[in-house]
Amino acid sequence: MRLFVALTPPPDAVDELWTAREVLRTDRSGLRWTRPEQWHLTLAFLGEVDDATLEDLTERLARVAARHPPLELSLGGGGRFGDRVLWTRVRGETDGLRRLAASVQAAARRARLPVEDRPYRPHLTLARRAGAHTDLRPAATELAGFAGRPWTAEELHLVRSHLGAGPGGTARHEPVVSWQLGLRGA
Ligand code: 2AM
Repeated sequence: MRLFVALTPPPDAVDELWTAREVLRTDRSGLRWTRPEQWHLTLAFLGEVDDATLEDLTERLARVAARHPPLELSLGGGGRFGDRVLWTRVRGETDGLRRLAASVQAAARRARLPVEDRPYRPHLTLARRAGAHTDLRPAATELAGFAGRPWTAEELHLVRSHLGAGPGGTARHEPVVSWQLGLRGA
């Protein structure tokens, strides 16, 4: 199964971001927007994972979650990865977020999954380019003024992605296991 590890913003943070998205004056035609019910902060993309590896992986991720504290985060601003991905930034305890992402990636490697070695960039993907000529700059600039309220990420989620199973041929995400952060010593 195709898996990734993520944090999810609470409903009111999602609502705020949805409102910020709705008021964008930018031309939306060249963009494929992600769905708010699936908005997440990816910590590691794992790709295909077989059942034997899944068992090892979940034990490792449970230990990672237990030793990292909940994180106070907020969403705000806008940016892009080249001309492919439009995102909003993650603010707040981003050092802790980076440490958590590094631990998740290390756990995945120890479970012998080939995790990409790219530096972690805290973000929430809002849209991807649909056509070849989309300019993401206006939307990223307009989002600069958005500043969401702080929220606490309390849970780490292992999520399954069913490619093509969502509306309009998008992926459908299904939580597989969730762990409370920081339970060790609680
Ligand atoms: P991102 O949009 O935050 O980068 C599930 O596919 C999630 O895994 C995506 O939302 C994407 O998060 C992340 N991801 C990272 N690398 C990926 C890859 N090579 N293929 C698909 N998804 C990837």
